[in-house]
Parts: sequence; C-alpha cells; structure tokens
Amino acid sequence: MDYRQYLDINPEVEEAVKSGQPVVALESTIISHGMPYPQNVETALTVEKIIRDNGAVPATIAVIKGRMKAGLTEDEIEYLGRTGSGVAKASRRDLAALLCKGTDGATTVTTTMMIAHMAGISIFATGGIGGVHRGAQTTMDISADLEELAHTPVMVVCAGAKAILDLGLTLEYLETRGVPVIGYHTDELPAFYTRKSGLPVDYRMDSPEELARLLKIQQAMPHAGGVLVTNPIPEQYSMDPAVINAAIEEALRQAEAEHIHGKESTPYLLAKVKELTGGDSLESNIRLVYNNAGLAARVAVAYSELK
Ligand code: PSU
Ligand code: MN
Repeated sequence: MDYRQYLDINPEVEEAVKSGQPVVALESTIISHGMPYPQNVETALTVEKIIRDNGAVPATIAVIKGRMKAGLTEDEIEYLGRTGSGVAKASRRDLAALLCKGTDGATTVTTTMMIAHMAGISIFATGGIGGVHRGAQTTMDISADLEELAHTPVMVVCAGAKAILDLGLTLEYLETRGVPVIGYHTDELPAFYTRKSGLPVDYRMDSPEELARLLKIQQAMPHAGGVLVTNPIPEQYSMDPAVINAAIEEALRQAEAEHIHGKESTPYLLAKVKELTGGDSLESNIRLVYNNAGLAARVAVAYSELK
C-alpha cells in the first residue's frame, strides 16, 4: 500500500508541481475552526486570489470523504466553512483513521505540512501555529505542529503564535527540535495580533529570495525538517497589546474554569478571544493571513527560479 492511493492532487496543482511552477499550500482548520462563517469562506477564497495575484498556484488542503486533497474547489471550501467545527480537526494522529473511516477532516498546520509534502509542495501560508501551551509543565499540552516542523521539510509562513501559548517555551522547544525560526524584516518574534513579543528570533531575513535560498539549503540537508518564517502583522492592523493581552488572560481563566483540554483547547481559546474583543481580533486575523499569503507566494516564485 502507498499513501498515493489516498491522495488527490488537483490537476492545476499537479501540473504546477510537475513543471516546477510556484505553489503555496493553505490549511483548512483555520477555515472550519479558526474563524466564523461566512468570513472564513470569504477569507479562504481571498487568500487563494492573493496567491494567484502574486504569481503562484494555491492549494488549500483538507481531508474529504477519506481522501487527502491538495487543492480544493470553491464548493469544498464553502462546505468546510459552513460546517465549521462539525468537521473533525485533523492532526497527525487522526489522519490514518479518517482515511480508514472515509470521513472529513480540517487539516491543522501539522497535517497540512504532511499532505503538502506528499503532494510535492514546499511552501505553506497560515495565520498562527500551535505551540507549547501555558502550564504545559503539568498538562503536557504541546502542539503536534512543533513536531511536524521538526521533521517535514516544508516552510511555514505565519504571523508568530498567539500569546494563549507560552511563547518562550515554544521557542525553546523549536530550538531543541532543530527548527530555524526566521523573522521577516524583524529581529523579534511577532505575537500574531501584535508585532512584538520581546523574544528574539534566530535569524532575520529581508527578502523572499533569501527565504527561498534558505529553504533550498535546508531541504538539501540529510533528514531535513521544516523552516518557520514569522511575518509581523502590518502596523495598521496590529492590536493594542493591553486590549489583546487582557482578552487572552480572561480566555485562559474561562478555559480553566470550564476544564477545557486536549484538541478543544486551541479552538476554545481562539473563539473566546474573538468574543471578548468583538470583531477587532477577527479583522486583524484576516489581515495577517492575507499578508502571509502574499509573502509565501513571493517566496514560492523565488524558490521556483532557483536551480
Ligand atoms: N492558532 C491560530 N489559529 C489557528 C490555529 C492555531 O492562531 O487556526 C489552528 C491551526 O490549524 C493549528 C492548530 O495548526 O490550531 C493547532 O492546534 P493544537 O494547538 O491543538 O495543536
Ligand atoms: Mn494541544
């Protein structure tokens, strides 16, 4: 048996991959669990358009009826967005079981990296990654995203991670697992809604060409893992740190009071933060994803021009 039996690569994506044209992968958990309907669908379709406008082919990734899909139709994106959290959040441990049962799954950063790699796609844009949760010293809640970055040779372009996580421990974990953390036009790890966390990235890079070369070199290493690119939210959309941090603290308190844990933890915290900040955090979230999509597409173009 071979994983290709369960993989459907959309013809446009397949053609682009085969001929070395730029392709950017996109995740689907952000659609079904990360944003409300209908903004989730609107955002997902706009992100695809931004990638095209920047010269690359978008490949939104999901599991649909037990098939791993690299490249979705508009109807499939609409279906994932409308169904929302009715679609299972699919991490690495879920993938084989979803294929076995023939059901649907919204892919996280982890499973999007896996399927992108299976489909021959090296660059992936999203909003934020999972990481080491606050209190992980006792809960052991550490996102599988960090492990995937450690062993799958895909570049993930994100806006850092939300402060619902312990950002310092997240960087420690990435260091241990050998994942380079790059700041795009910054020396500081961005904290998703805000441009600064007070924590240093490993390297600063200032052009898509440099990022593309880094990825090529990384991929040439034996047992190559991934690369994490952190791209700060554009200044005009960044939030007031006092407002967002107060919402995060309150969301964490409510999660604890309601004994939320496991895979429910991240979606619960994301939804709470959104609720507590009204529409502001959603607007910022959408804008930073657009910003990441544009950068990822430009990196993909530069990558396709390398020998
Ligand atoms: N962080 C965000 N938005 C998201 C996610 C994380 O700011 O939508 C989603 C991504 O799909 C990520 C996943 O891969 O949550 C991490 O979940 P967990 O912490 O359960 O590993
Ligand atoms: Mn977790």
